[in-house]
Amino acid sequence: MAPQPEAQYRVDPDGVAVITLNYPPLNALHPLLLRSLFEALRRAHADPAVKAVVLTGANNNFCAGFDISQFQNPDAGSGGGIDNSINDAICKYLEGGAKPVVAAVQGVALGGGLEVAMGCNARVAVRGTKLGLPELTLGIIPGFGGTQRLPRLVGLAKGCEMMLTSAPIKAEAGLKLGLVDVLAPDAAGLMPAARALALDIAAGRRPRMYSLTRTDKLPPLGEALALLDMARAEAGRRARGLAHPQLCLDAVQAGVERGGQEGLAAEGRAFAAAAALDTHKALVHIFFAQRATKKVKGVTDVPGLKPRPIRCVAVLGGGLMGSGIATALALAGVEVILKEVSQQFLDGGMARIKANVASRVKKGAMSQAAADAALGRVSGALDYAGFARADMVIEAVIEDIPLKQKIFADLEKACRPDAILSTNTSTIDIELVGAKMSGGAAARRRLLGAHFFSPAHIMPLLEIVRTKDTGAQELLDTLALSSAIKKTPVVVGNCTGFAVNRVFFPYTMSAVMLADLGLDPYRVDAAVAGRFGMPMGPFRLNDLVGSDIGLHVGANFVTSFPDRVYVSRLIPALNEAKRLGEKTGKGFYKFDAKTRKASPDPEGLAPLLEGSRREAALVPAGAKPPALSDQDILDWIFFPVVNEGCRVVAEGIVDKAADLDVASVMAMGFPPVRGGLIFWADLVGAPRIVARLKQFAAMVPPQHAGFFAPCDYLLQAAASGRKLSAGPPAAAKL
Ligand code: 3H9
Repeated sequence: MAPQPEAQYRVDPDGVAVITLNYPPLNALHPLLLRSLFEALRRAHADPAVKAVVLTGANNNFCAGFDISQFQNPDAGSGGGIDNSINDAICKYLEGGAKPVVAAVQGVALGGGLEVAMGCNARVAVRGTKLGLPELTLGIIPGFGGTQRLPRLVGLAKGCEMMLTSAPIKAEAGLKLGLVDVLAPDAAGLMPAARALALDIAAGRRPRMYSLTRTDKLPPLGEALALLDMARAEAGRRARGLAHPQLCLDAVQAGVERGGQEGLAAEGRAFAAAAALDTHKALVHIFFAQRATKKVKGVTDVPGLKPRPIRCVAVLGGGLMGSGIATALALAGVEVILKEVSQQFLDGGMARIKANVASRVKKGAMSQAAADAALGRVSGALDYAGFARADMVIEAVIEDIPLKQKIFADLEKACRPDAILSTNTSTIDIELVGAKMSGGAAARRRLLGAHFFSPAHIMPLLEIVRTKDTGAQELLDTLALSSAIKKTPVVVGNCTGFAVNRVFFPYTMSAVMLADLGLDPYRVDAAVAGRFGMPMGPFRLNDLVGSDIGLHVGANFVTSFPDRVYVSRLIPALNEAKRLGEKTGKGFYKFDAKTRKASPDPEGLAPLLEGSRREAALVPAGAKPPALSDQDILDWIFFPVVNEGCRVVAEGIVDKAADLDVASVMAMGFPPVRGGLIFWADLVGAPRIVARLKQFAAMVPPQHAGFFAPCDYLLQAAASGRKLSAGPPAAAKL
């Protein structure tokens, strides 16, 4: 039976009522838990045997905040149906009821969890407890008094910083800031310390504090307003014009100007305004979608199937990808055998791993001792002699099909029969990679794709590609490895480009088509990055990846999807001119030799653009390029991407449309505030996307119209009103 949310209540012989929030796993504040908390507090304050109250959490955690699933509950209404009258009543009981209330926190106290704790008269926390208000990452603002109490407890500047960055702090830092009153060294010391503090306050031995009315940590009004102005400017830069961070600061400002009580009312209004925005729906969608990628039908739900530990991984190839993968593994405690073809290449790979780890030490992300331990887990190899130790192999050599086929045939002999054999290819059909393996379909159950994104030790996504033969056990093991190395996995089907690169190819091609139509590439980049919110535009991305790689990878799509590719002279011309991007100091942009900062290079680019435009002849000679607005540019770039995304969903390459949303956010940099590719497409609406694609097709010579041809899935959604995110009806999967 599903666990029921409950605030458990008991009174101990010393007169302390202990209220325990219990709703596994993280005691999220479900409306029933809030109601139960209210009843328990009422009982405690009314009971003459109770001298003081300690509020704590079960399941080794205090509370992860309001139950986020309520935000998606259609019956709950906007803002998760939060009942402000209950919340106000709870806070009144916590802070100003007949008996003092002390919060005893461990694990996490986040969002509404920390807000409840701040409503208490004091807080005791176990070392290492995470305290924070991450509501902005969900597109809302703290709605349980956090905008008022946090600045009054830790100071206005720190309070704003904590809310705007959403970054939690540890209890130790909380003690220094005044958010925590007593630090318990461990979980066993928590309740005794909280109990003692509660009884001390009840007996008048320690003062009873009321955070809502405190003003000692707030600066004088003029200074406070100047500080809030700075915070607004910072929020504007950080959140690129999003409304909810400003709404959060509106609530803080109201409290600073008119007092905590008025501030609470302003907070309620600002919360409701933020909760009504699409940004909030998009970010909540991504929160759950990201967790749902770990649940794969036929793999994680198979009774009795347990992941086997992967302790040792052999990585083939010490280039940029291989060394990044080896770094990610070693940092997570996995033993790595790095194999290269020569000592020189091996030394290069090892040096890259060392540099990756050293940069983490430099940034303060790890100690030198931990770095040394990670490096100690990596050994080099020039042959397969040690491969019998490997539980898994990740091949990361160049994208050369015959070479990969030979490697997999060799691996079949060199590795144990239970070892997983994976390739990090970014586009090549996995079955093709394994085509020279001799063991047949049954043996190929251990063949899969483990596609990392560059830089592999930093990028958060792992695309796990299964063929029709890949075994559930092998997928489960790889999912577990992915969690161990702190990557979000997305299990996808086998095709050219899998999910991520498949939706990436129209992104670059449509941008190149715009350049051939006569548009300024820098304007295109500005619209895509500045206005839409991608980390960088398609031309800047080309320079990061390298025109040579772009050309090489693009060729696979030209072969696999000839009906819908746009082939131009532009990228080959850049290659011929050695304008490969960052690595040669010039591409679409030029790069400062010292700082590597990119700046436009219109003069250098002009002859290549002119040549490509002449050859493409998308507009008649002498005619002006079409007058496209920034919105037109965005539609031109992203609607073909959506169209390909729809094919990926319809073909069942992703298990569910939300997986593509996660992949697009985590590997492509699609703005999370838009909820991922397909979620965003639903907000735009299939009918508009279809209409625009048809319009664009009519603007180019007929031989290029196929690039914009809407796929059946998109057409059907436009005609029927069915959401693209709903996925195809099971029987309709292609
Ligand atoms: C809020 O509080 C608004 C208030 O200001 C207003 C109140 C009136 N609700 O992430 P994990 C689930 S807004 C529902 O895999 P980890 C999660 O889905 C809230 N469910 O573990 C997962 O379920 P499943 C502000 C939640 O160790 C399971 O718990 N709070 C919630 O990697 C395990 O989670 C936040 O934004 C929740 N609040 O990370 C905190 N939290 O197993 C959101 C977790 O079925 N939570 N679940 O997939 C987190 O950031 C992480 O979960 C946390 C643990 C860091 C706590």
